[in-house]
Order: sequence, then structure tokens, then C-alpha cells
Amino acid sequence: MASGGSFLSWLIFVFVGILGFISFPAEAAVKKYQFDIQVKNVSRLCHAKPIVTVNGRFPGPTIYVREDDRVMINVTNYAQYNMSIHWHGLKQYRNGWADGPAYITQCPIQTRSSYTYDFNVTGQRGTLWWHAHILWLRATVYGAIVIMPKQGTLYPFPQPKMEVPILLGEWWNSDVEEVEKQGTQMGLPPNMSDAHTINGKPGPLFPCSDKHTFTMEVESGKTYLLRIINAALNDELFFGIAGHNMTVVEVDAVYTKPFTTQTILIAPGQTTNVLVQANQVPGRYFMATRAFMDAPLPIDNRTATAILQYKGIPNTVLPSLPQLPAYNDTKFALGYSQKLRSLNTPLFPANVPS
Ligand SMILES: *[C@@H]1O[C@H](CO)[C@@H](O)[C@H](O)[C@H]1NC(C)=O
Ligand SMILES: *[C@@H]1O[C@H](CO)[C@@H](O)[C@H](O)[C@H]1NC(C)=O
Ligand SMILES: *[C@@H]1O[C@H](CO)[C@@H](O)[C@H](O)[C@H]1NC(C)=O
Ligand SMILES: *[C@@H]1O[C@H](CO)[C@@H](O)[C@H](O)[C@H]1NC(C)=O
Ligand SMILES: *[C@@H]1O[C@H](CO)[C@@H](O)[C@H](O)[C@H]1NC(C)=O
Ligand SMILES: *[C@@H]1O[C@H](CO)[C@@H](O)[C@H](O)[C@H]1NC(C)=O
Ligand SMILES: *[C@@H]1O[C@H](CO)[C@@H](O)[C@H](O)[C@H]1NC(C)=O
Ligand SMILES: *[C@@H]1O[C@H](CO)[C@@H](O)[C@H](O)[C@H]1NC(C)=O
Ligand SMILES: [Cu+2]
Repeated sequence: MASGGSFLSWLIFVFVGILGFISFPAEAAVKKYQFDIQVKNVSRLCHAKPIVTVNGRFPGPTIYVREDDRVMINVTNYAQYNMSIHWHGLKQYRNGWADGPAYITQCPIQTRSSYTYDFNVTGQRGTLWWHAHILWLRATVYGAIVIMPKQGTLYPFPQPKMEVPILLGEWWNSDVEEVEKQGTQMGLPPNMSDAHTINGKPGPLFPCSDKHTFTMEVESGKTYLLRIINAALNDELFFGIAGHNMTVVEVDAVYTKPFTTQTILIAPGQTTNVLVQANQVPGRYFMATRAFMDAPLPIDNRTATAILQYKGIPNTVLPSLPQLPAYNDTKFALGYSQKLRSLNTPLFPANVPS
């Protein structure tokens, strides 16, 4: 038997439902992309070499979709390698064949052939990424995937002024396939990378790299969302911004209980969304990334940098470096992982202790 009270809530429920339908019909779109796999000469650290790219870009293009969209990506392979592309972290509900690992869900796309990946993005929103899934080609063939929340749905955190993908990677001066082949032949770990990179660029602390520096301009008082992706082949990475805290709000396309930190730790393959407030004295501040390694293994321990630059500040102002934990700071690593919790709200429930 319905009481008056529950009838009223039913009425409100219907009204809100109709309102929702009128103001934001859940219309799934089809997003189409053309990915041309092309070899391109690129120079970093005073060394030029041909690398495999998507559309000649390094890192490759960002895929923007909305939850429930259908995505069709026509991959045409002009490189000498047969290859495939994996949509890392996407839950391929009912389209498992589009997942992409070569020889697992498909044969590689042969040189001068095309294949169209066709999948629906359901039950997920946030930052993920794509990469080549054969040999070591993912060293240069990678890019961001941004899944916006459904139409009319806001983020469960303050809406940022701007969103910026931050792809952390590794660069070898030698051909990456040669590096891997040599390691395998000698039964040794492959040579470590010559630099880490932020959006494909190592930053001004490396030789010949002043023009290979990623700069992000910010306005005082505004909040920014960084979509950080660890696209390194092997290294767990610390990431921080001098003078600025970060608020972690999402990991691997799952909203988290927000927490504030000076440094994040991110494993290869992982993504982390953070909010950054431009609330410091206007200037230039380094963003920096360096490896975490607490086992006695040789590792590329150099620091890659990018610049957070307040509007109107000249390029001549010297930036300062953030203090990152020691490369072997296990205590920080464990403490950081302990802080990660699902958001677990009525809208985004999770079956975990709160
Ligand atoms: C890259 O540079 C080399 C040597 O300068 C040249 O032979 C080659 O054709 C170039 N390749 C591409 C794809 O531009
Ligand atoms: C994919 O791209 C190739 C090269 O541009 C083109 O020939 C082919 O028709 C495209 N396939 C689809 C399904 O659009
Ligand atoms: C690509 O695949 C074709 C067909 O299997 C094969 O003949 C060719 O050798 C492969 N190319 C490379 C570079 O492995
Ligand atoms: C994706 O969704 C559309 C619309 O619901 C449907 O027609 C299509 O078959 C779906 N694709 C896959 C691969 O499930
Ligand atoms: C790996 O490093 C060794 C030692 O520095 C060097 O001799 C070798 O040429 C490197 N291999 C490649 C493929 O760059
Ligand atoms: C960063 O967060 C710490 C701890 O919450 C706080 O003590 C510090 O003042 C904050 N720094 C900035 C620059 O906001
Ligand atoms: C970084 O690694 C190099 C070579 O493995 C080593 O010589 C150097 O001492 C290391 N630097 C730091 C700060 O750990
Ligand atoms: C970290 O490495 C330094 C040397 O680089 C060493 O002195 C220190 O004991 C190490 N810390 C831990 C916790 O292993
Ligand atoms: Cu992956």
C-alpha cells in the first residue's frame, strides 16, 4: 500500500525522470577516428631516429568519447611491422574481439592493411590510454583515451577550468626493437632508457632539449585537471609539481575518495587524475617525474621535467624543482597506496569498506 509520502516521492521521481529526459537525452554518438601507422624521423637528446607513430604524432592523438558512445577506429598500417593496438583498461563488454593484443584477440594488422576497431564504451568514465600491443612498439605508439561522463552528468569533484593529458614515457636513443632483441639474445635485462619523457619530451635538464619541453599555461586562481598516464615500458614513476599540491580524484577510470598529496606514484599502465589549483605566487614551476625502484636493479634514474607556467610570466624566469621521494622510498610507496579508496557514493557505489 502506498502512503501519501511515498506517492509524493514517486511523483518527484517521475518528474525528475522526465526533466532528465528532456534536458539531457542519453544519446549515444558514434566517434570515428583514422589512425595511420607511420614511420617518422624524430630527434631527442641530440639523436635522430625513425620511430613508429600514429598520424606522425608522438605521443599519438587523444581519443575523446562519452560514456555509452560507440567508437570506430580505422587503423591503417604503413609501417614495416605487423601490429595491433590495445585499448588499455577499457572493459570490452560484448566487444571482446576489439581488445587488440596481437595473437590473443586478433592477428596483427599487416603492413599496408587496415582494420577497424569497433566497440562501445560502457560502465566506465575517466582516463585510459591506447598503445601498440606487439614487440616494443608501445615505446612510441601510444596516446590518451578520455571518457567524459554521460551527457548531463558532472564530475563528482569541482569542475576544472581546463583538462590536460600528461603522458609519462621513456625514450631510447637506439632503436627500441634493437634494444629488446639484444637483451633477449644476451639473456639480460634490455638496456635502460636514456630519458623519461612528459608528453614525449624530456625537458630542459637534458641536452638539446630546450625545445623539447612541455609547457602548460595556467591562470591564477583556476583549477586544472591533469590526466596523468604512465606509458613507460617498465618504470614505476613519481610525479610532482614544485610548490603545488595535487588532489587525487580518479585512478584507472574509477573515481577515488579525494586526497591531497605532493607526489603521486604511478605504475606502468596506470592512470591518475589529479586536480591542481594555480594558487601560488605567479611564476614557473617544474613538473617532474622520476622512477621508483627499491630492488637492487639498474634503472633509468634521471628526472624528466615539464613546466607549469602562470599567464604573463616571461620564459626567462628560472623554474624550481619539486622535492620527489628518494628513488628507493618504499615507505612512501606503501603509504601512498594505502590512501587509495573508491569514492563509494550512492551514484558511484563500490563494494568495499568505506
Ligand atoms: C629519416 O632520415 C633518414 C636519414 O636522414 C632518411 O634516409 C629517411 O628517409 C628518413 N625517413 C623518413 C620516414 O623520413
Ligand atoms: C580505412 O582506411 C583506409 C585507408 O585510408 C581506407 O582505404 C579504408 O577504406 C578505410 N576503412 C574503413 C572501414 O573506413
Ligand atoms: C607480416 O605478416 C605476414 C603474413 O603473416 C608475413 O608474411 C610477414 O613476414 C610479416 N612481416 C613481418 C615484418 O613480420
Ligand atoms: C554498440 O551499441 C550499438 C547501439 O546499441 C549496437 O548497435 C552495437 O551492436 C554495439 N556494438 C557492439 C560491438 O556491441
Ligand atoms: C646497450 O648498452 C651497451 C652498453 O652501453 C651498448 O654497448 C649497446 O650498444 C647498447 N645496445 C643498444 C641496442 O643500444
Ligand atoms: C599542501 O598540503 C599540505 C598538507 O595538507 C599543507 O600542509 C600545505 O600547506 C599544502 N601546500 C600548498 C602549497 O597548498
Ligand atoms: C643513477 O644511475 C647511475 C647508473 O646506473 C648511477 O651511476 C648513479 O649513481 C645513479 N644516481 C643516483 C642519484 O642514484
Ligand atoms: C636508499 O638508497 C640509499 C643509497 O642511494 C641508501 O643509503 C639507503 O639506505 C636506501 N634506503 C633504503 C630504505 O633502502
Ligand atoms: Cu596496456
